Order: sequence, then C-alpha cells, then structure tokens
Amino acid sequence: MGEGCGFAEMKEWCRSIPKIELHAHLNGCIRDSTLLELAKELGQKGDIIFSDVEHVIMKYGRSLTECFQLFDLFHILATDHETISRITKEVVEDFAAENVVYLELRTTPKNNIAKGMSKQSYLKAVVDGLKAITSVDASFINFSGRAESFCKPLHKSGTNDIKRKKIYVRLLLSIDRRETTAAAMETVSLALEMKECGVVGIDLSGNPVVGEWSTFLPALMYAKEHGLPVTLHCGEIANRKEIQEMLDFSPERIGHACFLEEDDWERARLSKIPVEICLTSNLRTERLSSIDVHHFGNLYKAQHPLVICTDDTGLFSTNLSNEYYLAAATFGLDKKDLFYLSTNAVEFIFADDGVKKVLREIFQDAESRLAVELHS
Ligand code: 6MZ
Repeated sequence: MGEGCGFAEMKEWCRSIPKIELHAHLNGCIRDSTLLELAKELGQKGDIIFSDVEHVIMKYGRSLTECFQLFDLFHILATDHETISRITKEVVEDFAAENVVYLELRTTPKNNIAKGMSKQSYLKAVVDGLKAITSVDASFINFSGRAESFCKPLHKSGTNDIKRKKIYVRLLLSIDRRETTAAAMETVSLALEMKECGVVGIDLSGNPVVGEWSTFLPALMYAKEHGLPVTLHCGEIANRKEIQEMLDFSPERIGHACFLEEDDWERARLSKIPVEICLTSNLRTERLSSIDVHHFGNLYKAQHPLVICTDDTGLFSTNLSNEYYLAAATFGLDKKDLFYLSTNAVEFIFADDGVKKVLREIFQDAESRLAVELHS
C-alpha cells in the first residue's frame, strides 16, 4: 500500500472513488439477510427444512464444490418472479452504495415450469427489479427500448438533501455449463431479442468441472456473428485444452484466468484481452495458495488490461471497495494507482459509446475533485 497512508484512510479512498463492476453474478450477490429471510419463509411453508440450510448459508470459507452446492440452494430459494425482482433491486442498491457508477450484472435466465417461469419472464422480473429501485438513481433500458433517464430525486434539491448515488446498469445473460446446446442457444436468442432492455453481452459460467466447450460453442459463435460481446469464465481450473479453445474463440473479456500457462498468457497479452480479476473469490475457492501469488501482480506490472471485480458479493462476503483495498494492501498500489485502474475499466465495458462517454466524464470530474490527493 502507498506510503504515508493508513489502513482506514485507504479503505475510505477505496469506497469513495467511482468504480466499475463487470463481473458480478446476480444470485451470488444476494444479501445474507435476504437469503436467511427467504430460507425461513420456505421453512415455514414446509418446502425446505430451515435447520438443514442455516449452517450452509452462514458458513464462511467454502471450496469451489461447496460454492456450487450453495448455488443450488440459492436457486431453490429464489425461484419466483417477485423474489428475483427484489434481489435485483437490492443488489443494485448495494453496488451503488459502494460508489459503483456502472454495473454489468450477469445472470442465468431460468425455466421453471412449476412457477410459471420462462427464461423470458425471468429476465422481465430482473428488469422489473431495476424499475423498482427508488433509493438510488439507476439508469437502465426499459422494455420499450427507451433509455430510462435517472429516476427523479424524491425531494426537491435543498440544503438538507443527501446527494443521491447514480448508477448505470446493463445486463449480461449467462449460459450455465450444465445447459445443452439448445438451451444455450435459447439464451443467446433471448439476449438478442432483449438488447432493447439493456442486455449487452453473454457470459459462460457455472461449475467448471461440468460440461464441454463444444456444447456451448455454437451458441457463442451465434452471439459473435450477431455482434453480441462475450465474456468467458476461462481457466478457473486447470484445463489446458479448454483454455486454448477459449482463447481461439477470441472473447471480448475473460474472467478469473487462474490456470493459464505462460504460452496462454503470451496469446492473451498479444490480443490484449481484458481480464476480470476476482481476488477474494479465487482465494476463498482455493484457486491459489495465498493472495500474494495471484496473477494480478504480474498482469498489473505488465500493464495488461484488468478490471477488479467481486464475482459473488453475498457468497464471499465482500464488496468492490473491499476488493480494491485488497489489491492495494497485497500489491502495494497507492491511491493514484487505484483511481486509474478504476478509470481504465471504462474502456472494457460492453455498453455503447454513449455510456462510455458519460462514464469518462464522471471519472474526469472525480479526477478534478480529487486532484490534491491524486497528485500529492
Ligand atoms: C463459475 C459462477 C461463479 O446466474 O443464478 N457463478 N460460475 N464460477 C464462479 N466462481 C465462484 N460464481 C457464480 O448467479 C449464480 C450463478 O452464477 C454462476 C453459477 O452458474 C451460479 O449458479 P445467477 O444469477
């Protein structure tokens, strides 16, 4: 961490600077309190036995396998449309509270016949959640294709007004590695249909030990052919063949990238592919022996395009400010380094140039406001 700056001051800096979040899974970001409430309700209805799940929800460290067991539980708890909308609203509010000014929220559209849910109605529930946000000003795109202007402040501007947080939100649709080619294709078609409600790309995620690259490739190619950017969970486990196939595909971004070998990095370097870095997630799922050996260190030194992200704020009890702090504390970054790391992330977003332009202005304003601290 930069010299002359205490822990508390650095933590406050990480919280106060504007930030961009590009790798956050909706259902991985559920608040603990909401998760417990949902579990209790389902317990009372007799749908689950609450005491069986309570300790799973409250457990701190989890292996990658345990994380995916927990996701199965999340999917039981969060199956109806109202709950999806509620979670979306809360997750966006939580990111805005950390001064995230642009959030690319990813989620896997789900079919659930018993609940009358289709992939399309799932996505509509997510958008309804965005519409329900009142405590912060969220800018997203609604179903009729109009860019929503920021919600109006609740009170007229006055001296007692607290400045309202503003956040741009766009969506990525995830293909789960358990899905078939047809299901993956359905998600990409939905994304293309729903571009008008703020869907800006496709993600491939899910348990990395499940599924074959060849299953998802047709759908990912279809996305690419139709100009929809793709980000891949790449190298979350050591799987040389798949990592190479993924790099052959030339995705617009990759996430995690824990198990790339030197040759793979050479290719990634040449193509300057931005990497979504999830420090706490990688540490907690035991992708590395300790945080100081994380590939962030070398990539940062080599000035490779990087963006610090959270992955699953609920699952890993973290937030984006905390991830920035962790990077500073582990790799000796100072205030200025963090600010420009955050600023550079604007260039890797999937939203259009109009949004990029506004974000650049937000960072320029912040740069002027923070000039003393940035240049001291
Ligand atoms: C791979 C992950 C993940 O889509 O239901 N997901 N996939 N690696 C990770 N690192 C730990 N974290 C989350 O959000 C939850 C889903 O996101 C994916 C998994 O498929 C998980 O079921 P949604 O909103």
